[in-house]
Amino acid sequence: MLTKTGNDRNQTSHRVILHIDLDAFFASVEEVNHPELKGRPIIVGADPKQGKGRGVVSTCNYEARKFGLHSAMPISHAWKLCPQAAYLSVNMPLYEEVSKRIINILKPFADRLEQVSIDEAFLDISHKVADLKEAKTLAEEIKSIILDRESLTCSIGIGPNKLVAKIASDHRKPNGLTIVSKYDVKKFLAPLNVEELGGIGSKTKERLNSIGIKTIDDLSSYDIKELKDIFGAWGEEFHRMAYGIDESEIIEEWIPKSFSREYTFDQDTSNFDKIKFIVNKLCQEVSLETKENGFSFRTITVKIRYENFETHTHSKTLSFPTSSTEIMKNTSMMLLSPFLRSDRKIRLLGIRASNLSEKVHQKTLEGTNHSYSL
Ligand code: TTP
Ligand code: MG
Repeated sequence: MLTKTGNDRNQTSHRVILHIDLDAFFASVEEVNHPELKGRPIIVGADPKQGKGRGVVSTCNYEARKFGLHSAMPISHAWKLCPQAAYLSVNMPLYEEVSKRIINILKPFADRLEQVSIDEAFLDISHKVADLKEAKTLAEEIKSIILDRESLTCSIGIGPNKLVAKIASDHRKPNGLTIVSKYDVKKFLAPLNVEELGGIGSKTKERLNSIGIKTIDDLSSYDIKELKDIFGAWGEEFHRMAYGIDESEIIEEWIPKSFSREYTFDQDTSNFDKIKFIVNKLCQEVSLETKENGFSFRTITVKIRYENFETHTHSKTLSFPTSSTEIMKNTSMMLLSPFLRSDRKIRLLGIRASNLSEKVHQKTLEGTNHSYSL
């Protein structure tokens, strides 16, 4: 989890913002690493175990998407739809390495760069280009360098702000380039479904749909007072978003709020040794990541999910900041022990370190929360 630092500046009148998102990122990196898989559907995620696997698809390449596969789909379902695919497990260190190299490629193209996730970034190119024609040339150059150096394709959107640039990058995937001038924003957004606007999740979408708002055009022409009555302050924000208004700045530096790891057991278990082994492994990984990024923690939270999906979290805040793995292990076991019973099987365990304090100079971070599922 990350939090912003720095103050938003006033919107400059001629902003040019570029959003880049790598195509099928984990799967594409695997394809580069395993050229023999080229052309085949590739799925990265949990082990399918011949259809009996219990985790999810992290991502899949566009070949696999033709079979209806997508991120977060249960791996057992993916197996039903596409048993002939190549199934690979998540190799996060590799993707993080590639991600860092790509960010380094991007940096010289921007006055400011905000990395949003492992495969996604905003670039403020306002002072790098004179007009959108130059912006197009710049985007094409970025695409060509990433393809040359990493053999990866990406999709790029360019617009007058982050909101429009992000929607534009998603507009033509994979390997897309969509440029929206500030004069065309309304026309570009109008026919799109409301859920394309960031921040409108499935529940909000349903509520909007139920009052007859399906497209962004429907939203922008809806009475703002009524929207405010239904959604409170969000109503106003939705209206602004529907007009493509977004003054948020590119934030270069982020401070993490927490580091965490989760683990889904292969089979639900109440075996103490297995549980302790996983707690130790998770603590090792979380404390290492905390340390590597120059932080110490004061709060440790454990999460436990039983086989019936009943979930508990329990925290302890220490009186001192530490980065000790041993302290994390001992505290986690102490927090978990009231929940460990021989008659209750566990499905998932999670460990989180929060209440962080900086030990060394702050670095930009990405991918701070990984879920494992074997
Ligand atoms: P995305 O950019 O959302 O997806 P993608 O790059 O695989 O595909 P697209 O071409 O649509 O951009 O996410 C980046 C990576 O994050 C993705 O490769 C794998 C990981 N991820 C998960 O592990 N679980 C998820 O549910 C999602 C959405 C992504
Ligand atoms: Mg992507």
